[in-house]
Amino acid sequence: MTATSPGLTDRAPLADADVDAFERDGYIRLKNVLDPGLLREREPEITTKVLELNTVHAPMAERTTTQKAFLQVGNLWKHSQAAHDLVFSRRLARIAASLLQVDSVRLYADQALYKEPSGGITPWHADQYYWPLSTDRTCTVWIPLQDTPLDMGPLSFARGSHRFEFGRDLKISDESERALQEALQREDFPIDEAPYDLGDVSFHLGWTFHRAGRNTGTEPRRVMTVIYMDADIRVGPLVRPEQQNDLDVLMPGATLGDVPDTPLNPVLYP
Ligand SMILES: O=C(O)CCC(=O)C(=O)O
Repeated sequence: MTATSPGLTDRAPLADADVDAFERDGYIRLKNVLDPGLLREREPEITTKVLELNTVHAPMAERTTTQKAFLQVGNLWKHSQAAHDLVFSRRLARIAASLLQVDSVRLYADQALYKEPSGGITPWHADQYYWPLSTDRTCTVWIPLQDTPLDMGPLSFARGSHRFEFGRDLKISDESERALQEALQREDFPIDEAPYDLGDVSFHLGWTFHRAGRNTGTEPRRVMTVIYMDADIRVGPLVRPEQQNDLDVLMPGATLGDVPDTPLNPVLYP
């Protein structure tokens, strides 16, 4: 994919081959989707908000595995115009709709995921474990806010694992890391780990298994994510307490069987 004028609202060229690759692999890396200057401009405000809203202050050694993996702050678009710009980027949302092969996408949630220097691994997991949604038409765009070399812990993917059903009942944990590492290796899924340049993004499906390594560098790995869902998706089934929590917090007022058309889930494209 070659982006010619990488703003936030204009159309990014996406080839049919990109859509096919996403469907086949469960994820796609796209080069030069966003203008590096535009990201550099917004990063300081997003970082300030993440640090202000972050609730994890324990020393690294005393944190849980997930807390070591990243500082996680959601609903940033409500607090920061810079985050709002990325979340409401029609350029990104249109790519999401095209990759999901749906007419329209709405916001499920946004999250900043900051892996601090000496931060731990992000264990293997699939996001849809947490989501009370009726279909698999969901995806996340992972937007690094700096160049992300391998020693910072970029996101990596098990190619084709969106069709692998083992491990879908595992929350992100030491156990998911151990069990999925073993299962993905046994089944010979190719693991795709690569650095991201500023402006590159990746999209992955809700059921694609992914992980990230430790941040052994000296700078925080600053990343913004936006989770999209088919605008016609419905709530349900609710099979885990985590899904009830997501429903209450991320789609307030929606109930089983509803299209989650709540103020927190605006249509982002078209
Ligand atoms: O950034 C990370 O380390 C994990 C990201 C992730 O799991 C996601 O975006 O779904």
